[in-house]
Amino acid sequence: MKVVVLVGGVGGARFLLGVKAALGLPAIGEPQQESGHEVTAVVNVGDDVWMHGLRVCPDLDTCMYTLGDGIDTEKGWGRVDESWSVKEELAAYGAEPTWFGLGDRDIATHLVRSRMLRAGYSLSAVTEALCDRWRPGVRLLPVTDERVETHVAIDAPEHGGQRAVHFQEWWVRYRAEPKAHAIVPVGADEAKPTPAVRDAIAQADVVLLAPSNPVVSIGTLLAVPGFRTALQETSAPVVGLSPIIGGRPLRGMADACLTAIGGVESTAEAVGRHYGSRQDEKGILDGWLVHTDDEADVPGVRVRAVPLLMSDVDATAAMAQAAFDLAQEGR
Ligand code: FO1
Repeated sequence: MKVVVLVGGVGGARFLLGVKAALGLPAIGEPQQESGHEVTAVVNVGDDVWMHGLRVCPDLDTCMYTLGDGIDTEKGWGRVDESWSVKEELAAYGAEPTWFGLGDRDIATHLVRSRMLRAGYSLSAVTEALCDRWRPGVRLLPVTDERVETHVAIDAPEHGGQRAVHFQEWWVRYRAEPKAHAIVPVGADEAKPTPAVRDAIAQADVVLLAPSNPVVSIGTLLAVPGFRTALQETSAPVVGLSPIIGGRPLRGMADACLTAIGGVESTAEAVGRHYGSRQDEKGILDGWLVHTDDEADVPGVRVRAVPLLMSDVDATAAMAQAAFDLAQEGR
């Protein structure tokens, strides 16, 4: 079975572990060819940022390290057994920004990536090269090779109005505390999905939306012109998993993000309706899985309620299996 999963960072990476387990693929390393299964993850690039002259791609790296058994499982991002000498040395020079930490091991990844990008390789080619080392067992595809970076408009009384900061500055430096007036994927208008992304979606047997942030993860994928159309045109059923648990986002600041894009409520029903039915002009869903405690009426979409807590790999595999079952019911 050819499975395409749309993902962001930490939650998306953990969901991919569950997808592999549900398909009986080994947790670490490449699947045997005879398994007959192929998992492709289309990964958000809106969190990507240049830091100290290095290109950092948090969501791609979080997926790569998680599936390659190199992640710091406590933080959910960065390398296990990390050290921070370079960060301390940079701080000693007063080199800004000091609010974003690059670990010593992690820096090697950014050095290889930045060097390859400067030599003219695409982000897709660089990611494939990095994955040669990590063997995630899932094909990791950036949604686009163009530069797309999410910016957040926050109050700036000192300027008598608002200013835009990079998503990482809002998220990490300010802990998403300043109200987000707008969230904009800068560069998305001029970007396009890579041919590999288009082909994967066109040839998929099933497409899943991981329970990732609907605005800054899945929303950024959808902002790339042509991506939404690819989802609408595939013959594969498209099933989403709600990131809302008991009326609240489980991880991150999805509620702040949902409010910023025009008052979408933090409920499974509102997020399902925000994605919409494939029977409608702009919608993308055939099926919508919500958590047992949540309810959702999404016109034109089959809704099921199952436990959606990714407490361990078995529970996450059960979620992926429920999504496959819902997909089996067809478009
Ligand atoms: N998150 C933090 O809270 N503080 C950091 O200093 C930080 C550094 C960092 C470096 C590389 C990387 O891949 C991720 C990093 N993150 C850090 C996580 C990241 O900011 C976000 O959690 C994701 O972008 C949201 O998915």
